[in-house]
Amino acid sequence: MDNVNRRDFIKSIAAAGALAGVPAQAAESGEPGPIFLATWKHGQPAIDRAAEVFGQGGSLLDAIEKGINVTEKDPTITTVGYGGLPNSEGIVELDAAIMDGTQHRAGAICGLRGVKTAISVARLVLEKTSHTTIGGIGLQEFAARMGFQPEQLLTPNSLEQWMKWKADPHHQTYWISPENHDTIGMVATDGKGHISAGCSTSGMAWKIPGRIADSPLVGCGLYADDTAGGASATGDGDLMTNYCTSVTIVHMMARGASPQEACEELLHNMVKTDAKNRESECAVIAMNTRGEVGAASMNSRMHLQYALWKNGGSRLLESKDIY
Ligand code: SD4
Repeated sequence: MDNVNRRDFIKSIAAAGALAGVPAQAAESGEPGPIFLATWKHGQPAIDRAAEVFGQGGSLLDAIEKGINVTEKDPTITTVGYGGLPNSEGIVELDAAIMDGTQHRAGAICGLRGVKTAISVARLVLEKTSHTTIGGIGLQEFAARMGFQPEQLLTPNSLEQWMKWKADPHHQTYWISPENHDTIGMVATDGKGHISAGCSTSGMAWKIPGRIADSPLVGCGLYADDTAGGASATGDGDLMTNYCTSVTIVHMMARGASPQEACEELLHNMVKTDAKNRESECAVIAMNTRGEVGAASMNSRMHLQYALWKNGGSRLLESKDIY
């Protein structure tokens, strides 16, 4: 790009950023500007909101929290927050985590009942306590103490689906299906080398009460570290927990892999360990501190559509299916 064109290009990026309420300085200084990356189609309204919050002066953690709240409050999304499909007893249990790559610190919650905005509770663990992960009865008490009033998380749709499942004498348990694996994971940078990540899920439908998988586990469902980048995972969390997916990807990036190479290598390594993982439902997203992104899915059954907000606007992209 010659100098004149480059100047025009930077100006147009700055203008797009200003329109979206994003500070223009980043684009003018040659930095990539803020970038937001999220899993699935429903990640798009979430990153749009995240970019808006950041553009209005919020922190990266504010942006991630408020962005993911959009998904959590949407009753039509049956895999996150309100309207998420319940456990085998018909109770919705939510997992969430948020990690600040600058402080290298996370807040996480497991099996939260009666609160739609699980990531907001996770953030309070990060900010109001010296703990990282809270679950069980203590978590319910913590949420109440933080001012969350108990709410019904079942919707008419999720209740009906659970009753159907329960009434079927041959019901399959603890399954993952394409309708059932849409955890929201988000990785964000301010364009100045800071990275944070968050994720929120109702987990696997009809799970055993108390089951905890990858999403609220630091290093599994998410990871963020300003020295390299961030990552998040979606899919069969029982399987992926055993591969510590997100921290593995970030460490590969720290050793020089691009986000795309790291995502692909992680999935290849899972298959090297056990060939039947080729059939598994796993997908990952990653971003490095330069704002380069990557996404990969194990196979076409788990094909991941993901959302990227960059240069003032968002779009949906298709992940690479590895097998
Ligand atoms: C879980 N990993 O609880 C979550 C589900 C998920 O995209 O990611 N769905 O196993």
